[in-house]
Amino acid sequence: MADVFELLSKAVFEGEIEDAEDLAKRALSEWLDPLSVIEKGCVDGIEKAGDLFAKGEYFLPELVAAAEAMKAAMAVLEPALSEQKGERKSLGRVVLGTVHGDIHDIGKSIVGSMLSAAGFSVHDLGVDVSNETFVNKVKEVSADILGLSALLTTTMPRQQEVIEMLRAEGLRDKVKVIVGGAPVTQEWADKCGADAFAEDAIRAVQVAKRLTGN
Ligand code: B12
Repeated sequence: MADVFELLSKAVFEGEIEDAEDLAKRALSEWLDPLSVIEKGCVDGIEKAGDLFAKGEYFLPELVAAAEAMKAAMAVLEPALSEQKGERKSLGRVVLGTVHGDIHDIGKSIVGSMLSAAGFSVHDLGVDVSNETFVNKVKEVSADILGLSALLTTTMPRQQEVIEMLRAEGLRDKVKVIVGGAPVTQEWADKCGADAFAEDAIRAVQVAKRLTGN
C-alpha cells in the first residue's frame, strides 16, 4: 500500500489541491515529522512536475496546478514546523525574499520557516522584491543576514546587484548575504560576492548559524 509520502507526492504532481491538503493533515495526525513530509511528499512531487515541464511533457497550467497543490499542503505543514520553535532567544535577524522579476516562493518560504523554527527572527519580504526594498529592510531592522532567492537564470544577476547596492550604501560589512535557489551554485555565490550559498533549507540553517556565530 502506498504510504502518505507517496500519496502526497502524487497529489502535488497531479495538481490535486484538496487531496494534497487532506494528505498533509493526515500526515500530521499520524505524528509524522513535518519537515520529512515536506521533503518526501511535497518537494518530491513538485520536482517530478518540474522534470516533466523541462522535458516539454508538462505545460505551464499543469505546473501551476502542481504548485497550487504544494502550497495548499504547505499551508497545513508550515504552522507545525513553526511550533517546533518553542520559547528561545532569537539567534539573529534575517531579511529574506525572492529577487525582482521572480515569483517562485515555495523554496524561499521553506527556508524562512526553517530559519524561524531554528530560532531566527525572519522578515520575509515575499517575491519579486526590488533591490531597493531589500537594502532598505536590511537597514531598517539592522539585519544580521540577508537571504536572496532566485529560481531563474535570468534573475540571478539581481543577487549580485543587491550585494553591490549594499556596498554602495556602506552596509556590506554589516550583514552576511546568503544566496540560494535551484540554479544557484557555490561558484556563482563566490562570483557575485555573497558570503555563502546553501542548496537547501537544512543547510541554510546550518550556514546561518555559522555566519552568526551560533
Ligand atoms: C513550481 C515552479 C513554478 C511555479 C511557481 C509557484 C510558486 N508560488 O513558487 C510557477 C508555475 C508559477 C512557475 C513559473 C515559472 N517558471 Co518555474 N518552476 C517551478 C519548479 C517546478 C519548482 C520550483 C520549486 O518550488 N521547487 C521546490 C522548492 C522546495 O525547491 P527550490 O525552490 O529549489 O528551493 C530550495 C533550494 O533551492 C533552496 N533555496 C531556495 N531559495 C533559497 C534562498 C536562500 C537564501 C537559500 C539559502 C536557499 C534557498 O532551499 C529550498 C528548500 O530546500 C521549477 C523546477 C525545479 N526543479 O526547480 C521550475 C523552474 C524554476 N521554472 C522555470 C521557468 C522557466 C518558469 C517560467 C519562466 C515559465 C513560463 N514560461 O512562464 C515562469 C517564471 C515566472 C517568474 N517570473 O518567476 C524554469 C527555470 C529555468 C531557468 N534555469 O531559468 C524551471 C527550472 C523549470 C524548468 N526546468 O524549465 N514555476
